[in-house]
Formats: sequence, C-alpha cells, structure tokens
Amino acid sequence: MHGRNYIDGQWRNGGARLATTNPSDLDEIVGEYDQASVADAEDAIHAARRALPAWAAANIQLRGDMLRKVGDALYARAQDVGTLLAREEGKTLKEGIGEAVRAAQVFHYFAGETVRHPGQWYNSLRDGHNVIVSYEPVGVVAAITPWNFPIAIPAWKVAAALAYGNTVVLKPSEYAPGCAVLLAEMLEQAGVPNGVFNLLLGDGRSIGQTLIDGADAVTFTGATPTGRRILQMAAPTMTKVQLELGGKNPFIVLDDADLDVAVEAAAQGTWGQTGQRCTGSERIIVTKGIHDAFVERLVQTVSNYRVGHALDPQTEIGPVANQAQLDKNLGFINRARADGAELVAGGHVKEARTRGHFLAPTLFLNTTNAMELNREEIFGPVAGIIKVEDLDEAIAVARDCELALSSGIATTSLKSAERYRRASNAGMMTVNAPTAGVEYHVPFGGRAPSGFGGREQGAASAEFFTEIKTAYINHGVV
Ligand code: TXE
Repeated sequence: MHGRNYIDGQWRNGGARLATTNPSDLDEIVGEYDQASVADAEDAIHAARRALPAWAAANIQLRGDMLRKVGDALYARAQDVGTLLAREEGKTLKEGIGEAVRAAQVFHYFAGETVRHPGQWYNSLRDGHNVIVSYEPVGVVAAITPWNFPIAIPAWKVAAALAYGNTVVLKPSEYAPGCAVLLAEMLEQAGVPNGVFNLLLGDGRSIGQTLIDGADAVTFTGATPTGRRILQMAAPTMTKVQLELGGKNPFIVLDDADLDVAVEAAAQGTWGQTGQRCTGSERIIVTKGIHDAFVERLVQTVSNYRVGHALDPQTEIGPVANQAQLDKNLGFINRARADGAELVAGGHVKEARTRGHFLAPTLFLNTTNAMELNREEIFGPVAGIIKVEDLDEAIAVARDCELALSSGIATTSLKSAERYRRASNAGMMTVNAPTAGVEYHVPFGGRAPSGFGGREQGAASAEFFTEIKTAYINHGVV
C-alpha cells in the first residue's frame, strides 16, 4: 500500500516516505506512507475550518446516512481491514476482523446518534420565560491515535466528532496507519464533503503543535507522557483536550471465585491482543486461599498459548507490534527478575517460521506492588501475581497505583463484588469478566492520569464533542 494524505477532498503526495514492516514477518514491507508536513497540517486545518459551518448545519438525517454508509463499508470490508490490521499491527486475524466489525458498529451507533442526541427544556423561575439547553459542535477536532487499535480508535473519535457536527483532522500512528487510509477512502466514498474529514500521516511530533493551535479541540489516545505534553501544548490557546492514556489495571481473585471463570478472565484480560491494550490486566492480585490452585491453572493456560504469525489460523497470540515495544517488554522482564520476581512462564523471545517480534506470554510470581513490574504500564504480554491476605488488602493494593483506567474482580460473593465496585478508583470495573472489552454504547475512559477531559463512546462522548448553549426565552405566556 502507498498511503497519502487526504486534505480538502484531495489525495496529496508529499514528503519523506515512512515504511511499515509486518511484525510477524520482518522481511515484508506492509505500506509506505507520505509524511505530512507542517504546510499540509495547516492546509488540513484550514480546510476543516472552511467546511465547518455547512457540516454543522447539515441535515441530521443526511449526516447520519453518511456515517451509516461508512459503517456498511466497514462491515463489507471487515476481512480486508482485519487482514491489513493483522499484517501491520500484529493482532491475530480473528482479533483484526473483530476490531474492524467493532469500528462498523461504532459508525452505525453514531449514525443513530445524529437524530437521538437530545437537548433540554426547563421552566424558568421568571414568569413568562423558559430555558432551552442545546448542544453545538465544538468545531474543528484534531484526532491523534495510537497503533494498538488502528481502526477502532480512529472510528470512535471520527464517528463521534462527525455525528455531532464537527469537522476532523485525523493523525493516526506512524506505526500502523494503513487502516486509517482505508477509513479515509470509505468516508470519501460515502460522500462526506470536502474538508469535513482530513487525514495526515507520519509522526505526530513535527505537526502536533500546528494541529493543537489550529483546532478547537484535540482528542488523543496514547502514552501518558505524550498526553501530558499535549495538555501543556494546548494551554496557551486553551484548546479543549480529551486524553485516553495508560493503565496498570488490577484484577483481583478472591478465595470464593469460580476457578474456571477467574482463570479465563485473568488470561483473556492479560494476554489477549498480545497484552497491548490500555485496559489489559497487568497486576493479578490473589487472596491466599485460592492462590496456589489459581496459579497452577493460570500457568497451564499461559504456557499452552500458541504464539505465532498473526495470519496463521492456529495462532492465539500474535507478535509484539514493533521493535521498540519488544525492547521495552524485555527491559521490564529483565528488571523484574533482578528485583526478585519469580518467572513462571515465558520471559523470552520465541522462534517461528518467519522472523518476527514473538514474545512468549510471560507471568511472574511472588511480586510486590512496590516492584517496577507492578507500577508502570508495560503494554505487552507480561503480568505479575501479588499474593494478599483478604479483600481489604486486595483493595488497598489495587488502589495503590497512580493509573486508574480499568479494574476487575473474580468472586461469587455479591457483597464483595459490590464492595469493590464502590472501592475501585478506576474509570471502569468488571466482575467475573476481563478488565478489557468495553462496548461501543457505554462510556469508556479512566480517571487522571489515565484519562482527562470526558469519556469516549456512547452518549457520554457528547460531553467532549459538543459545547452547551443555555438560552432564555421570554415568550410572555404566563
Ligand atoms: O505512543 P505515543 P507510542 C503506550 C505504550 C507504548 C508507548 C509508546 O506503553 O509503549 O505508549 O507508544 C502521536 N504531538 N501506549 O510511541 O508516542 C504519535 O504520532 C502530537 C499506550 O505509539 O503516545 C501517535 O499518533 N502527536 C496507549 C500518537 O501520538 C504526537 C496506546 C501516540 O503516540 C506527539 C499506545 C506530539 N508531540 C501506546 N508525539 C494506550 N494507553 O492506549 C507523539 N504523537
């Protein structure tokens, strides 16, 4: 694939080309992409600004119909999108197709949101007056996205922004931009007017300030330090900022848990999608009564995973997405060993029929919450088990972490589940289910520093993508 920038309805060549390689097969180039320049970024922002009034005023049925067409195209092309995703990011084909289908569902949901999103009407304290509260587009939205969900995250930012009448400049990750190029083609084919959606490729650092200065709002998903930087960059212009950042998500297993359910949820939450999910479980906190039985089963499960080429139908865990990420994972593994954690599964690079970034799913035992392994986001197929006395200690350990995105508990006690629902400091929590896997119609996000500026997905996304107007009407009828 040769990916180009899409600005004001035109595909534009330009700049240096960045190549992506297949993490399952380093000898395969997947795509070459033209790096957007600062001038391209300025043009995209200006195009989005020019297109804004007409799009904001566009008939809501028309806006919805266009979004629905994009959803239809994503469904129809889920196999192509999923295959490209698997080749460029390294998710298994099943996971890649699943993500493409999710992106389709997101577009269909927001197609309906164009007509569903309500305003409010109040009586006034003043006789003969009433108050109308309405929601208006925030304006030009810059969406900056990461590599780990290269179609779902662009979809949930772009679909929401467009549904509420905003225009968009999307800057996907330089590590996996292919799916965003396909999405741009689908938006073009659905008849989205020139300038309403624009795509800029390449590395975000060179054009980030231009986007933030020119946009009315910036929605970002990625690393916590990058999010902090974006917030600082947005301060002088007071550009509205939404950040979805890292997690260090705890999964608690209590003595009364159903062992099958607990093992399945812990394993899926930890190693699913190669552990490259901000909502993945990275700290498994287990009470002492079930500890040994749970560990035995979990080690069995993790040791049996088939790691390999993402397109191989037998593969359950695909490769790590890129070299930098693999080096980062191995660094965490080495330091955890040096800190005294006991390696009970994985911990090493695996050979496969092709040259790729294959890392054996890794589990450490006898870890403490003070270890680096349990304090910083790893973002890979690596987790540690922390043994605790009881629910009280489990809650204390779970909360003893700066990051607060997702969390989970395995228990058959309604009382313990409800206690943890209240005690968890994370933005999302699950009972007897993996910490990852929030659906498109409910709020997604964490508390700072895992999240900032309002939740994404579902009706909650209107908080960020709209501005409120309060109108007093003196109608004179008493
Ligand atoms: O993220 P970055 P990267 C974590 C994960 C991973 C680490 C680095 O731990 O190891 O982040 O991944 C753009 N102005 N997560 O390098 O740098 C960049 O081009 C404007 C967690 O991919 O945050 C890309 O499009 N844009 C995470 C996007 O920001 C800038 C998901 C994300 O890049 C910019 C992914 C700047 N100054 C990685 N600098 C999660 N929590 O979901 C970078 N970008």
